[in-house]
Amino acid sequence: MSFFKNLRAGLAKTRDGLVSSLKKAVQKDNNEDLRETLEEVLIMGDVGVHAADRIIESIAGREGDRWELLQQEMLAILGGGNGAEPYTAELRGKPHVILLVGTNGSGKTTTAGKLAAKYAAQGKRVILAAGDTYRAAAIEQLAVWAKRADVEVISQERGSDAASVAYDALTAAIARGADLLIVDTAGRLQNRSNLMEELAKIRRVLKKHGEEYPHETFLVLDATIGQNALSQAKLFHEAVALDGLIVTKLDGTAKGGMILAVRQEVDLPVRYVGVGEGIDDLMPFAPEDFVKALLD
Ligand SMILES: Nc1nc2c(ncn2[C@@H]2O[C@H](COP(=O)(O)OP(=O)(O)O)[C@@H](O)[C@H]2O)c(=O)[nH]1
Ligand SMILES: [Mg+2]
Repeated sequence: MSFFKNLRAGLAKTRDGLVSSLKKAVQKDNNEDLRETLEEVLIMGDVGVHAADRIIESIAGREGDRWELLQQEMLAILGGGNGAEPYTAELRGKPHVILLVGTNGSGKTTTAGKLAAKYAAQGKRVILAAGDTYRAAAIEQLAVWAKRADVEVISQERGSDAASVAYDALTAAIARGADLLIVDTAGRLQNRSNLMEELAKIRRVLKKHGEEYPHETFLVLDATIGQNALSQAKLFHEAVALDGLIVTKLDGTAKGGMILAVRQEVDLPVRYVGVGEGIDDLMPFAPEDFVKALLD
């Protein structure tokens, strides 16, 4: 229940921007009016053109409680296709390996720390790998999170090969019988092909330890970039095989509707959402909770 409260609090700005105008929009009796007003409100709410159209079609000219229909369609968008199965967050290997990718500032390092804390609190032995080797500050930041989460961190000096950090970290994680290894990475998109090559290389060297590694590769997306998340998701998904998305910074943005746009356009499940900078501010994503927190 505290998860839900946090999520609801995190979505406050999106809800403020969306709910009252949506409620007004669904009351239009003229279908033309209804479509137009809904379209406007949904696009303003960063829901994206295609998801907006789906929602409008589910209401306009249909019988039934429109607010109910709207919620059902949002749920269908968020929970359909890849992502229809509930996520168990189960660790499938010893160690289980999670690779976090995304652009600079999207929240990878913070998410690595939050995830580490979450599993450590369940008694799991967690290791963090400092795969962003470009800035000393990045390595330092991960070390701070490791301390906060009370887990180990494996790093090399600044400028070292990220793939070699990842490989060595997995070697150590196996040797130490760790339950979970989380690999943080760099995200300099201005050097796009280098970054994608580096990420692909990290995946390749992890696989030298076994085809199953990494078990999960998550793209970390900053919610405040709204519709730009779509092109980022497509770009990363082409270059690195992704298993899911983590959407951060839902707090403090009115663009929370972007999750619907991303789910409509990219067939990748959202696994977690970030709703703050604190260690506990990472929520597992459940479509029902999200719709309820957004609209209720
Ligand atoms: N408000 C808020 N800030 C976040 C969240 N996740 C990350 N941040 C902040 O975003 C900034 C960039 O995060 P960082 O983890 O360093 O991004 P990275 O470059 O992808 O590793 C930091 O100031 C974080 O505290 C979130 O869910 N909510
Ligand atoms: Mg980082």
